[in-house]
Formats: sequence, structure tokens, C-alpha cells
Amino acid sequence: MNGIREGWFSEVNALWPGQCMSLEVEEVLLHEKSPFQDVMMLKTKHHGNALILDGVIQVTESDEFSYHEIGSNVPLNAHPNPEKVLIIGGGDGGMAREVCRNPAVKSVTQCEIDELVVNACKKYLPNLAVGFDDPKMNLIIGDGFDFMGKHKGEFDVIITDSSDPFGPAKVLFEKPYYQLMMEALRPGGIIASQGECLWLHLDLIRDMFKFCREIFPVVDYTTVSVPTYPSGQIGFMLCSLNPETNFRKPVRTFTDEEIETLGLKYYNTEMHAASFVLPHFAKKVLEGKAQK
Ligand code: SPM
Repeated sequence: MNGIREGWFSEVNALWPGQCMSLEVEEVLLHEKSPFQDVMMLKTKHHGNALILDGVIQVTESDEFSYHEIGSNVPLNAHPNPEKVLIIGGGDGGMAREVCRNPAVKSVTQCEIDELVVNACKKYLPNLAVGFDDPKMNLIIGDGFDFMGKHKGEFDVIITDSSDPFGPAKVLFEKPYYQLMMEALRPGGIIASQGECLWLHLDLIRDMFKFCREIFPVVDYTTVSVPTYPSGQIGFMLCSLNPETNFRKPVRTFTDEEIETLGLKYYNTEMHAASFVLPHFAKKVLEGKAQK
């Protein structure tokens, strides 16, 4: 079973009941089981190649840039000196590509558990996996939990680019994981962690806000439009150890000329600010003024 019927892949999952995104498929380029998950790479008719893990769309070549540019530049540009960065997950390389592109970053360590994903992306998503070839990069195949437990107080910024909260990634949305990230940060450090969808998972995001506020003095949520994700929206939880951090007002901005030189397609100063503007139903819940 690969979720493909009559030439269409459909992303059916209990996390988004009663709805699904479908992509028209030209060819199944790869379909294998790793020790961790079902890995599929599709050549689609209109969205480029697409990585599917356990039946869920992780990236398509057509829109991956929005997720990766916001997930990297919003936390990096909120930190005065984000020299040493850790990425957990992100096996396609898109997040690494964007983090390495940011001129303030000097070294990037990435810990990804599934080597099959990395190899599949090197072959079929070269425009993302290019991140792995950057001289700033050090890729480790291993468990993010174990890695962070052994690297306390080392990183300025930690970015978690995970799949959704079921199966192996479920723990990445829970308090002990955030505690571990906090301990792996240098003083004043910042984290950005996959923060799900306001339309579908507001109760989860509300609970994450609650425990994040018990660990970090500053907590916020940045949202990004990704057309091929369920409901077209996803966000990142943002937390800082520095009580002075204001994620909404970056300490470093890119001029329009720099945006062009860096090759950014979604992120700019206006998008940075706009990514914090929430619909009223979500704003009330995240500010603790409503339950949902
Ligand atoms: N580098 C990209 C990896 C993708 N990480 C996020 C994947 C999320 C996919 N499902 C979105 C569901 C939104 N509720």
C-alpha cells in the first residue's frame, strides 16, 4: 500500500481527519522501509519531486523554500551572534541549506536518525541536499535525544525540523525534549521547533506554549504558508533563554539587495514581521484568553 490510486497520491492521516492533500504522480522513484519509517519519493506531475514519510508529505520541490526560509531565518536573525547551530532531523537537507546560507552562522551540526532519507534526498532532491555539501556542515546520523544529552551548553541556536507527532517524532513535541534543548543551548540561546498547524492542532500548540513558558522566559510562534501541507499552514515554536529577545523585531535584517544575493524567495523583513500575525481565534488561545 503506497497511498496511490489512479495516478494520485493522497495524504490520509488521523491528524487531519476528513481532509487530505492529493498530488498527481508521474512515477514512484523510490519506495523502501528503513528501520524507522516508510520512505517514498515521488516524481509528481506539477510539484516536482516529493518526499513522503509514513504516508505524510514532508517536502515538495515546488514549495519547500517557504518552510525552510522561515524556520531558519526567523530564529537566526533574532539571535545577536548565531555562530554555532544544531539541526535535529531535517534529513532532506533543506533546513541545512538555509542555515548555511545565513552569513552570521559559522558552523552547523545536524543530527538525523534515518540515513535512508538522507541518501534518497541526495539522489532525488539535490536542490535541498546541497545543504549537506556546505563547508560549514557536519552531518551525524544518530538519535537527536542521545546527541543533545551528550552536548550540554554548546549551541547558540537549535532548530528541530521533524515530522508530525506520531510514531518516532511524537516525543519531539513533549516537555522533556524541550528541556533537553534548553540544556544544550549556550547562554542566551534560541530554539525553533516544528510547531504544527493552527487550524488542526491548536490544542497541541496551546499545551506546548504552556510547558515552554515553564522552561524559557520568552516564547512565541511564527507561522508560514506551505500549500502542500494540511490546511496550507505550519508554524515553529520559538523560545529564547535571553529575556530581552523580541522574535518579532529581528536584531539583523537583510536589505532587498542581500535577499537577492542570498537567493531567498519567501523571507524578507516584512515576511519576518508578518509571520507573527495570527488569526484572532488562535491569538486568543495562545495568549491564554480562550481554551479553543
Ligand atoms: N525539511 C522538511 C521536513 C518537514 N518537516 C515538517 C513536516 C510536516 C509535515 N506535515 C505537516 C502537518 C501539518 N499539521
